[in-house]
Amino acid sequence: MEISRREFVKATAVALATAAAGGSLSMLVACSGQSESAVSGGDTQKYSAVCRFCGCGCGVICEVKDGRLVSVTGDPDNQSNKGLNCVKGYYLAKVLYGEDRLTTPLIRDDSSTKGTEGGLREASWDEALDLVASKLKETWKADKSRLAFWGSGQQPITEGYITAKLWKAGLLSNNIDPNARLCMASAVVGFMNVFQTDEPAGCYTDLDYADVFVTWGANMAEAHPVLYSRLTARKLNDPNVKHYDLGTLRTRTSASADKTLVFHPGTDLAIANCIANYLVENELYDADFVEDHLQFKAGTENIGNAYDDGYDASDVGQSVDKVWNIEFAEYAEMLKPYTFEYTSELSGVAVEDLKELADVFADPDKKVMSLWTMGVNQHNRGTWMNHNIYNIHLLSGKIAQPGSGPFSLTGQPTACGTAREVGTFSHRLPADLLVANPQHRRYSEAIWNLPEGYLDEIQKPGFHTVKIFREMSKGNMDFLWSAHNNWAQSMPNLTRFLGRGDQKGVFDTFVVVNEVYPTLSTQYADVVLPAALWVEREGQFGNAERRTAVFEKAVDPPGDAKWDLWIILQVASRVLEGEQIDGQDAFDTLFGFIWDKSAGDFKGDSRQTNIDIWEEYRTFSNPDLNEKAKAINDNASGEFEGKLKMEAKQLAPYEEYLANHGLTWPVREVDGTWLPTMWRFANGSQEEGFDEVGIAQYGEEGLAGGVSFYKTAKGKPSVVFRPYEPPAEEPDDEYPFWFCTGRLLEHWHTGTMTRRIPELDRALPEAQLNVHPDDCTKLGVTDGDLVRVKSRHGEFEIHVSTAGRTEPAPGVVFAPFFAQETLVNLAVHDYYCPLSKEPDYKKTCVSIEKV
Ligand SMILES: Nc1nc2c(c(=O)[nH]1)N[C@H]1C(S)=C(S)[C@@H](COP(=O)(O)OP(=O)(O)OC[C@H]3O[C@@H](n4cnc5c(=O)[nH]c(N)nc54)[C@H](O)[C@@H]3O)O[C@H]1N2
Ligand SMILES: Nc1nc2c(c(=O)[nH]1)N[C@H]1C(S)=C(S)[C@@H](COP(=O)(O)OP(=O)(O)OC[C@H]3O[C@@H](n4cnc5c(=O)[nH]c(N)nc54)[C@H](O)[C@@H]3O)O[C@H]1N2
Ligand code: SF4
Ligand SMILES: [Mo]
Repeated sequence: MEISRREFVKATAVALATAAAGGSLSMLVACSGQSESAVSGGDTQKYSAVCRFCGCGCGVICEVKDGRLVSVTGDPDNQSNKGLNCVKGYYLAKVLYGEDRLTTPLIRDDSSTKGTEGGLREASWDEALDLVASKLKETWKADKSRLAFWGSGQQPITEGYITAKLWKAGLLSNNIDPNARLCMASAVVGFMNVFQTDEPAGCYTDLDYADVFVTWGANMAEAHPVLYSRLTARKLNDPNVKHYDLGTLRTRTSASADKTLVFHPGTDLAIANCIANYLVENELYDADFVEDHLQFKAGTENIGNAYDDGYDASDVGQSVDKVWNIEFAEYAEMLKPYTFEYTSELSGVAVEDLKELADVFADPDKKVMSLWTMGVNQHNRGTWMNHNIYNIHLLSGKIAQPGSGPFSLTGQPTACGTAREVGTFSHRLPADLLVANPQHRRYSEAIWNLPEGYLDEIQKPGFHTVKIFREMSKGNMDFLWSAHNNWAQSMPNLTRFLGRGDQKGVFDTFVVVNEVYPTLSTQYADVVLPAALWVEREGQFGNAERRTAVFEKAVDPPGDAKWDLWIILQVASRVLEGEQIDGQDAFDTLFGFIWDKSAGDFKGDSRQTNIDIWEEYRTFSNPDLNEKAKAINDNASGEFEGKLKMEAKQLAPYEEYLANHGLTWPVREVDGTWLPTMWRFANGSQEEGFDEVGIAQYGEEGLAGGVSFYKTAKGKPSVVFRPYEPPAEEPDDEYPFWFCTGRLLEHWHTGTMTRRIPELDRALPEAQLNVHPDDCTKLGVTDGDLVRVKSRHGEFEIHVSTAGRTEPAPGVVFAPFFAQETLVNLAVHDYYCPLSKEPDYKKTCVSIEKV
C-alpha cells in the first residue's frame, strides 16, 4: 500500500508535532517564579545533560539562572538526538519543580497506616539513617536471604556501581535486582545466548540508512519518539523505504507503516519461524554468511509456565536453559511445520502479508532494520522471541552493517548503562561478569581489593525481582530498600503482596524508599528518604545504542533532599561499622577512595567523586589498568577461549565523555584519540558514504574488513531454534479478552514525574481502556462508561474509550499504567519468561463489565 506524503505527515502527527527541534531553537520553559525575559538577560549558566526519561538518551542543554533551571533545549552535539527532543524533553525543567517535592526524611511509626496517604512524620537525617542502618544490619546478621535492594534502569551509572559493590562485596548478598528485570531481561538473555555479549551491534545511524523497517511490537511513536522521528524522516526522504509494523493492536506507530500486521498475541514466535522456513526452504538465505559465521542449536523442550512459586526450583525450572547443537539440516527440518498457511491460520495474518515480509528478508539488496521493545521482551517466551528475530537476521546476513541489523530498543535512560553494564542484577558482577563464574569472581576481587575467594560466598544468584516480591507476599522479606522506581504501581500482580488482613506482604516488611515525590510506594514505606532529582547532582546514563553520556549538576536539590549516593554511603558506613575485610576496616577498603568516614562526607566534590568511581569501574573493562586483574585476564581459560573478552567493552576516561557529549562503547585509544564504535562486529575500513560520521568501527582484528564476532565462545553466534508455544493464559468464557498494557507519549511509567508537569497532565489526564467498537456493542458499553476489568489475579475500574491512541482488534483491550488511581497492575498476572524471569505484562485474560 502506498500512502501519500500528505497522509503520511498527518498520520505521524503525534511524533512530529511533539518532537520539537532543539539546537538553534531556544525552547524556554518558564518555571514558576521565572519569566522568559529574565532568562534572556545573558547571566545564565549552561550545562550539558541527558534527558532523564526514555532510552533514546537525548542530549539536552540546561540553562540555569539564580540557582533555578529555567530552560532545557536539545543538544545538537549529542549524536543520539542531534538537537531533537520530544514533548517530555521539552518540559524537562519542570520535572524538578512539582509543588510536593520530598525535602525531609519521613518515618512511619505505626505500620498499620501503610497503604494510606498519612502516617509519616518528619525526621532528621540522623534519625532516619540510624533507623534504616539498624534495621538493615539486624536483618543482615540474622538472615541475609530476607533482605533485598530493588534498583533501576534510571539509577545513574556511578550510583548503580556503588550500590552493587555495597550489596555484593560489602554485604555479600546477591539480593539486588533492578526494575530492568521487568523490561530488558529477555533481551539480555537473548544477547548472551546468541552472541555471548550483551547489547546491540548497530546504532541509531542505522535509522538513516535502512531500506526497510520492521517493528515487532514496539510502539516507537509513543515510546521512542525521537528515534521514530528519525525513522519517519528516512521514509519521507525516500519513497522506496518501507515500514512493516507488527503488533497485537494498531498504535500510532502503525499510522506511518506501509503495512500493519496484527497478529494474535504470542504468535510472533511462529511468524519469525515462518520467515526462517521460507528462507531455508527456498535457499534464499546468505549461504556464505551461514557457512562462515554461524552455529546451530535447538531448545525445544516445553518449559511450562512460571506462575507457581516453586517453578524456578522445580526440575523444569532448573533446565530452562537447555539447548543442544544441531546441524543446519536438522534446523531446516524443525522449521518445516511453519508454512505460510499454518502460520496464517495461527496468527490471523494473511498469507500474502507474511510472504511479503519474508521476501524482504530474502532480498540480498535490502538493508533491513528490526526494532523491538516490550511486546517481545514482556512475553511468556520473551527470550525465545529474541532468538527468533536474531535467527532471521543471521540467516540473511543482515547484521552489523550500516542500515541493516536487529536492534533491541531499551526503555529506560540507563537500563543499558547501569542495570546491564554495571550489572545490578542478582546474577551479575560489573561488565557482563557473572557471580557463578569463579574467574569472574577472582577478577572482581582483584579490582575491589578483596582477598582471593572472598566472593565465593555469593556464587549463587540471589532473588530476581518477581521472586523478591513473591517472598514478600509469603512474609519472607524483612527488609526492602528501593530507589528510582515505584514498585507499588509498576510490579505485576500487585494483589499478591499489597493486601491487608490475613495476607502477608508489604505489611510484614520494613520498607525504605528513596524518592523525589510522594508515590504509592512511599505510601507503603516505613522510611522515606528524599532524593536529589536528575541534574541536582552529576551522573551518567548509558542509552540503547551503547552511548554513555554525562549529565552535569546544574542546580542544588531542594530543602534537605540528598544525592542517592550520599544516602547509600551514609547507610553503608553505619552498617559496616566494626566489620573487617582481611584485617582492614571493611568500609574503608570498599569506599575509602571516595568517602571520609570521620567527616561523614565525600572526599571530593560531585564531579571528583564521579571521576573516582568511574576510574575504578572502568578498570573492569580495561584490565590493563590493574596489574592483578590483568594477570587474571591474561590467564583466563575455558569458556572464554583463554581470555575474558573485556577489551570489547572498553570505556574511555571520564573527561572524554564530557568533551564529546557521549561516546558509544567499546571506546579504543588509537594514536592518542578515543574512538567510539558505531557497529560492533563490523571490521573494516569505513564504508563509503560514512565518512561524515567520522567514527571508527571496531572488531577483533581491528580495522581489517569483514565481520567478526569477537571470537565468542565456540567462535560463532548461534541460531537457536525455538518453537511456537501458546501464551500463559488464553481467553475463555469467563475471561474472554486479551488485556495488553503499556505506555503513551506524555507520561513516564507510573506518572509520578510527568503528571506533575501541568502541560503533560492536561494533555493526557486519564488512563482509559481502549476497546474495539464491536466489543463495546457486545458488552453494552459506550465511550466514557466505567467498567470493572477482572482477571484471575485481581481487578480495577476504568473508563472505556473507542477513540484512544490505540485501536485494538476485537477481543483485545489496552490500557496504560501511568495512573495510580487506575491501578491496572492489580489485575495483570506475573507469569514470566522462564529463562529471563521477565514478566509478561501484555497478555492477561480479563472479563469486562459495566459498573
Ligand atoms: N512515553 C513514554 N515512553 C517510554 C516509556 C514511558 O513510560 N512513556 N517507558 C520506556 C520504557 S522503560 C520502555 S520498556 C519502553 C516500552 O516501549 P514499547 O514496548 O514500544 O511500548 P509498550 O506500550 O510497553 O508496548 C506496546 C507494544 O506491545 C506489543 N505487543 C503486545 N503483545 C505482543 C506480543 O505478543 N508480541 C509482540 N511482539 N508484541 C506485542 C503491542 O503490539 C504494542 O506495539 O518505552 C520507553 N519509552
Ligand atoms: N502494567 C504494566 N506495568 C509495567 C510495564 C508495562 O508495560 N505494563 N512495564 C514495566 C517496565 S518495562 C518498567 S521499566 C517499569 C518501570 O517501573 P518503575 O521504575 O517502578 O516506575 P517509575 O515511574 O519509572 O519509577 C521511578 C521513580 O523514581 C523516582 N525518581 C526520579 N528520579 C529519582 C532520583 O534521582 N532518585 C530517586 N531515589 N528516585 C527518583 C520517580 O519519582 C519515580 O517515582 O514498569 C514496569 N511495569
Ligand atoms: S523522553 Fe526520550 S525521546 Fe523524549 S526527549 Fe527524553 S530521551 Fe528524547
Ligand atoms: Mo522498561
